[in-house]
Amino acid sequence: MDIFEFYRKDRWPHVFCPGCGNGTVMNCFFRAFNEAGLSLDNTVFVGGIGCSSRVPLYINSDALHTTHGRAIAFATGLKLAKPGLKVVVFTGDGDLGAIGGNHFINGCRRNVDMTVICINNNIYGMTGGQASITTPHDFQSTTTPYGNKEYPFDLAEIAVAAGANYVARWTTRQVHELTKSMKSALQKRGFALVEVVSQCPTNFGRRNKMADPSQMLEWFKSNTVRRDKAKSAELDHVDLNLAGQITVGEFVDRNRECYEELIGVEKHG
Ligand SMILES: Cc1ncc(C[n+]2csc(CCOP(=O)(O)OP(=O)(O)O)c2C)c(N)n1
Repeated sequence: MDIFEFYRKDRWPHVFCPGCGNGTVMNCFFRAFNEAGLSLDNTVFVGGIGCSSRVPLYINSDALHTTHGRAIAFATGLKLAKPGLKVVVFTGDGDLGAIGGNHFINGCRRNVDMTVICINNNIYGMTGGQASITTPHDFQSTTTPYGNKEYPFDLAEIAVAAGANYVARWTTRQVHELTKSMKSALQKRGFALVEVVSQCPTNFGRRNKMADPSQMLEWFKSNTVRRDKAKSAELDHVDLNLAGQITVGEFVDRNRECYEELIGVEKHG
């Protein structure tokens, strides 16, 4: 496959910093999309606001660049108006889990048929590095100069609890597992979330002694725990997250009825 076929090259140069994980995420996504046999002609990409939410603008397909936190709401409207479309959302931890948190929870609860790729860089990247709802405890940001005293949200566990059909989380180090999960998410009917813990060397790493992107990847390596192993060892995986560990794996893969089936939107148009 020619990966460059997927890029909207007239939008280059892009806004991402050197060492940003967004390129890795896009590369994995394009491979998964190709393997799933999907067509860009029948797919619309939706983003909110943020570096991660900007990904749809660089894809050679139709895109909706929406308002901060509202990507899931726009994507829901799109899917209900045009049920035949494949709808893919690119979003960030701030966009999906903070300002957009309630849309996220209810999107999962309704189980709307869409694929959501959340690039979780543990920070508000685009606006210069304010703490987000996934900034780990005691880590530095512009708004937590003495260390973050709060504990983070676990986006993947929230999606499981709220009812999404497919949920997985990987880091940008685990490109094979990530690509495989993206393919599964794209083929799943209902709400499918792939959370990618990704490096933001500029606004997260630099303030946490990991200015070099490779240091961030090393950090992922030494702090990643497979969710199934955590479970079989009878460790509480949610507590692991609170302790600053990253649980990864496929969290859920089920077939609850999706929203379009529930309200009969396909039957009537
Ligand atoms: C209503 C509203 N509030 C705040 C902002 C400012 N803003 C733009 S991007 C952003 C944070 C984005 O963080 P995240 O979603 O994690 O994406 P990242 O840039 O880290 O990829 C904020 C707060 C905005 N554009 N609109």
